[in-house]
Amino acid sequence: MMVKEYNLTDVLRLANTDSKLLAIAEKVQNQERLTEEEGVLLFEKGALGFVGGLANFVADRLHHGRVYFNRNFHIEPTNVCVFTCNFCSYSRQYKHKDDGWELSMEQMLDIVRKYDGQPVTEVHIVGGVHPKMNLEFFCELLSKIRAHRPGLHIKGFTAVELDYMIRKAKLTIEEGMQKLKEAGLQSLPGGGAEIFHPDVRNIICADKVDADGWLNIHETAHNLGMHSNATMLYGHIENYEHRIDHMSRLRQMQDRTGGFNCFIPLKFRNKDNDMSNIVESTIVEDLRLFAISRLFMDNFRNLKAYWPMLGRQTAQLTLSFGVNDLDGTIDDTTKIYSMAGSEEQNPSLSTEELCDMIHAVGRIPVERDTLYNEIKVYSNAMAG
Ligand code: V47
Ligand code: SF4
Repeated sequence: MMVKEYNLTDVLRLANTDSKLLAIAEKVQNQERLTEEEGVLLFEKGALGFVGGLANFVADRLHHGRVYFNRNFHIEPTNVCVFTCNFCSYSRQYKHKDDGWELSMEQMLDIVRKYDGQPVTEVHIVGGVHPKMNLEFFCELLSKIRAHRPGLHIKGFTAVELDYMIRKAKLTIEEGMQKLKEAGLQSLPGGGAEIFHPDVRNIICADKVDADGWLNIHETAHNLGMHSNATMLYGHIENYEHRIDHMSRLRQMQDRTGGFNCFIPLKFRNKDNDMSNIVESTIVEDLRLFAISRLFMDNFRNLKAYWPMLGRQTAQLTLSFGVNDLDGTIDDTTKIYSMAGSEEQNPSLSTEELCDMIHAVGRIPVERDTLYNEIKVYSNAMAG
């Protein structure tokens, strides 16, 4: 008896999939780029199983079941901030600085020394924008970390922090970034992007660097040979067009520079901030967003689920919806997300726990460095 072979689009046709969605599935299968209209249509009409199946297919085509994590820790120099983003639960205004924290140079170096002899590969430095912590101060911090532990990759400062410290030092963005690079900065984290579209940005974070400023800082870093990440804060007042506009601007820059390591959707958490009246997105919406990001951002190899923000169980689910990176061990060194209401109140995962999470969904855990070079593949159930 002849058995008919079905391909992906045959199966979708049998399931009576809408003809426009079917055309999108065919494009994905043929590795053709989706338009902005198609991106919006996926948000409007793409059922969870449909976008998830396609995103899983694309992630497997790229990564063959591998899921990355790294061993890292954070330094949060201060939560005192000159800006007043409405979604932020973490910052304290300068006039209330006694309610916040300001780490000294020595306190930050002590955090680095605490990891002496431990196999961490990355330090992530990000915090509020303190009017008295300037470019000179951070260059000194970078060079002291570099001198103490030359092999530790320093990923530091959102474009918001960089824009402020470089403008205050009266340098051009290129001069400031060059100075920080010479002091030891190697990559930029993706924070501060929020939603680029001014209709949203002017409401949720009107006073900090705008979309063009954020993009210019990352493009300058890429042109200086540094890599960076990109984020999108979703699940508040933005609509589907704003999300696709945001992703499209990043996709265009990635075509020009190739300097982004990964894309990180950040779920808005509503505890103790000026947007607490907004209901958080559902897990179905979270998973759809990760899947659609994987389909639309066709020139980003890596899609990261940041588990301290999403919670480890939702992060684990995203691994079947296009995600191939879980960030890292963190070791309870960040407060931004616990203060915003994440279920992860003391975020810390051992290598073994991360590997178990990844194995449990049938994937292969791989430890990576910041630039996604593979350090160790954990093919067996137990982490070594
Ligand atoms: O820009 C602040 C977000 C970001 C809330 O590059 C909130 O590897 C949700 O960008 N609900 C900073 N999100 C952190 C960041 C980051 C985190 C992890 C890894 C990387 C990376 C970058 O945190 C801010 C903002 O978008 N944020 N408050 C909140 N209530
Ligand atoms: Fe300051 Fe960043 Fe909070 Fe905005 S999100 S208020 S820039 S710490």
